[in-house]
Amino acid sequence: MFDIKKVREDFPILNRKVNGKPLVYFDNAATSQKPQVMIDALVDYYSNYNANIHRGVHTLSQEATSAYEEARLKIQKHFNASKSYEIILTSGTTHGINMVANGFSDLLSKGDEIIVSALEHHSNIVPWQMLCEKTGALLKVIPMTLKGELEMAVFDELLSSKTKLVFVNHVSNALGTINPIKQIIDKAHEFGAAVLIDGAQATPHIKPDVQALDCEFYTCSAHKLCGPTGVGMIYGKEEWLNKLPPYQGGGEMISEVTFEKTTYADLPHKFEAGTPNIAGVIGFGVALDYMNSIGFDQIAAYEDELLTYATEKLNAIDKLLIYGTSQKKAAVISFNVEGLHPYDIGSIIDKLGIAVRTGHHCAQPIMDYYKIPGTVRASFSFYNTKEEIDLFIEALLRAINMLS
Ligand code: 7TS
Repeated sequence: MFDIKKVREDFPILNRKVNGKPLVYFDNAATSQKPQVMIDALVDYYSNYNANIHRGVHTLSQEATSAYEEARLKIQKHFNASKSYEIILTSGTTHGINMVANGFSDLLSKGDEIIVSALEHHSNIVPWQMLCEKTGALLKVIPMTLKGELEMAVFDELLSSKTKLVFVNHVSNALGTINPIKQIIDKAHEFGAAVLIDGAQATPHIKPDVQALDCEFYTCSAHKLCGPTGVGMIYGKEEWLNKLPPYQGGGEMISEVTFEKTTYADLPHKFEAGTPNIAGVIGFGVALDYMNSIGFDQIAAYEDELLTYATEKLNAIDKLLIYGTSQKKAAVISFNVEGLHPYDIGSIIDKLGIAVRTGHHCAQPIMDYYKIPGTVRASFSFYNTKEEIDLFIEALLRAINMLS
């Protein structure tokens, strides 16, 4: 196991106080904190070789281009894509999903079907509804159980030759459920459907192998795995990226432009119009290096310990109900205390230095299923500790006392 004390020293923000108390940051599912080495990479780019990429003969531009393309190679290696141009650099998960949804508007016809799951984030629901409105395709939903697991038997019934696309998150942001994506991908392929996996919540905990998964698309955001905001990636199988039209028109994505006709650049540039977040992409690569230096197996095992410890402590609290008790779970716990509003709990424990998220977590259909307005969500990362969980439980008990 890694040295937790040393790991915590890598994150400058963990030294700060909030409302006079040491920060306990349990809102990792919203965004992770950043190690110094990643922050240094951003400063180094802007201080020493800031230039635009892919378009300059001068030294700075060449240095920036190599650093940007090296980051793409690191991302390719991390996700085990077979070709570097199957990695499209984006502004984040939402961008990746919209890129595919936009592309499919040319590929779907009236009566075709798209399957999503009941566990999706809004960014994995709304683009498909927009796509269905445009194309006349129908949206079908894999229902969930009380434990927060997908009803796989119903998925079998929903699949047919009309299914063209299946979209599922790898890990649910609201409940932490780890979905059986390999099974979903294999079943969808039996009917010739393409599969996009939303890896926004999985990638901070799990190292996905896109070739072993055999999914058509896999997308994530750098900011949830120690990288900067406003950057992410979508992996797409080459044949599918070739089938999709460009998402945005502009510089970088063209081969030749005349007023009569424009031809598009090859992959990956066809999908990377305009000046990208150069520093962000470089930072993304450094963040992956950092997390890999700790090791994803170690990260998952340690976070699992935190999850078990916190779950036991929370279950011991009277009138507290945890939502999402699936067998396979990432380190996310959503809960409510009977008679108390999540917002009130979140506000009081913030005064004690504890950061959690409250609300519907951009997953209103899940809240509707449980007939609740929202939850308190504590989400853990590898730099959190059991001592922090003790502080959180202490603060929570104080909040419950004050509000009851
Ligand atoms: N998909 C899932 C499963 C997510 O959890 C999120 C963000 C997104 C997509 C969108 O990612 P973005 O980087 O493009 O914004 N989830 C959360 C959350 O749970 N709390 O804040 C953001």
